Amino acid sequence: MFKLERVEQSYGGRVQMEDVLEVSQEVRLALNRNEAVVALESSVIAHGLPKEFRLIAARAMEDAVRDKGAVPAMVGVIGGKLKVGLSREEVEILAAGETEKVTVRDIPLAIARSLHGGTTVSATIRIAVPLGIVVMSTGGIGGVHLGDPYDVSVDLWEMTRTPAVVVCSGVKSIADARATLEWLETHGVPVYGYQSDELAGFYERSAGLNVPRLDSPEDLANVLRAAVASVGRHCATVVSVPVPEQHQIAVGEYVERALCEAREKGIAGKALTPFLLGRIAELTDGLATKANLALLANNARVAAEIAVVLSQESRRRMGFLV
Ligand code: PSU
Ligand code: MN
Repeated sequence: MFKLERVEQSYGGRVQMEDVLEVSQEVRLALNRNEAVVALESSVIAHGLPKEFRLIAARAMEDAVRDKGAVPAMVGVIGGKLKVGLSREEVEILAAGETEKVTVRDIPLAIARSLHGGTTVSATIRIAVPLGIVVMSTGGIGGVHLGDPYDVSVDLWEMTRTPAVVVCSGVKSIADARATLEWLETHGVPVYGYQSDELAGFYERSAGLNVPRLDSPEDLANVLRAAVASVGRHCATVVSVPVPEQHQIAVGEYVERALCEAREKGIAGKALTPFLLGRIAELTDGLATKANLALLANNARVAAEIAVVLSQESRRRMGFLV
C-alpha cells in the first residue's frame, strides 16, 4: 500500500512546512478570526506588466481588497521562502528586478536555490488554499496557447485539484479562450460569468463564448454550498469578470503580430507570456496596460466582496455573528 511517510523517509526525512512557509502576521490574525482574506498572485507584478506599472498595480489590487473590508495576501517566493502576505519591501523586490516566474512546478527548485520569484495562478492557489485562503484574484488565467495546443498552462491542471475561487477576466489575451473553456469543461472545472452571460475576453468584455451567469457574491456562495453538498469540492471555480467598460480595447491584430515575432525570435515556454504581454503593451501605446491595471483592481474588488460574503457565512455558522 502507498504510504506517504515511507516516501518522505526515502526522500531524506520530512521538512516541516514552517521551514519553507511564512504567513504575515496580519494574514495570520485574519485567518484565526475567520475574516475575509484574498490571495493575490505576484507573477503579474514580477513579469506581467512593464516595470513602471508594477508597484502601481500591486497597490491598486491591495487597496481594492482593503476598500471592501478584506485582507490582501499577496503570495510570492522571497529568498526561497514561500510568503503569504508580502510586505511592501518584498513586493518592491519582485517589481524591481528580474526574478523567477514560479509555477507550481517550479516551487521546489525556488526553495532549494533560495530564489526570489513571482507566483503564477497555479503556485498561488497551491500555497494559499491549504491555509484556508480560497478566494484569489488575478488578471487572466493561463490557458491553451494560441497556435500551440501542446503549450497548456499548468494553471489549468492545478485548477482541477485545488478548490480555489479564481477571479479573473477570462483567459489571458494570448491564450485560446475557446480551447481553454473546452479543456476546463472536459476536466469538470466550472466557469461562471460575473454579471455577464459570456466569458470575459481579457481586454475585451466578451470572448464570444457563453457561460452561466452569477449575479452576486451571494449567488456564488449558494453555488459553492451546493457543490460541497453534492459533488464535493475538489476543483476550482472560475469567476470571470469583464474589464470595466470604459477600458475595453480590441487587441486581436496586435496579438497576431506579437505571436509572429515570438515565433521568429524562437521565444517559447515560460518566457512567452512576458514577451507577448510586453509587445502588446507597446503596440497599443500603453492602452493595453491601462486596461490591464483597471481589470486587476476591479477583479481584486470583486474577489474581496466574495471573500467577505463567504467569511460572514462561516463566522455565522461558527457563532461569531448572530
Ligand atoms: N495574464 C496576464 N498577466 C500575467 C499572467 C496572466 O495578463 O502575468 C500570468 C499569471 O500569473 C498566470 C500565468 O498564472 O501568467 C500563466 O503563465 P503560463 O501560461 O506560462 O502558465
Ligand atoms: Mn506555457
